[in-house]
Amino acid sequence: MRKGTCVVAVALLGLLVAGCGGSSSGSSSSKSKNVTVDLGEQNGSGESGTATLTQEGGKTMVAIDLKNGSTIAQPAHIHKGTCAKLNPTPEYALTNVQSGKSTTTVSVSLDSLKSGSYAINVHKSASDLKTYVACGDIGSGKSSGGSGGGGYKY
Ligand SMILES: [Cu+2]
Repeated sequence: MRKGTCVVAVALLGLLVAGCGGSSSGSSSSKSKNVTVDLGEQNGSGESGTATLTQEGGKTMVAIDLKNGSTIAQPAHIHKGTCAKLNPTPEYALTNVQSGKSTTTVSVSLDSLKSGSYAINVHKSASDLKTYVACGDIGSGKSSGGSGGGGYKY
């Protein structure tokens, strides 16, 4: 009887140790919380800056900060594609940029934005949407945690 109890105790101890060891692999370093995208000037606008994308649960907060932004409201969007080859249909609408500033929370995860092909662009004005004043590729953004992508070229 006594011998049997002892075997069970050892077996339980073994399970406990195994359980502890297994949990340490849970935290992966590829989980980054925010990404900064450089917004480059387009069409001689003189407007350039950054967009900071911060993960908020399953959503993403996009904060645009442009130098020399116009006081006229400037529409901004997340488009599919890259600045070099942009799908003209906006994928996610952002708050109009005014005096270089805009903050919007979009209903898409940061990981989805990073893994897909997306770019953020700012238009000259509501009446001149065709003229882009600034653009940045989300995929090329510098993430705070993950490794940078290799396919960066101009
Ligand atoms: Cu747009």
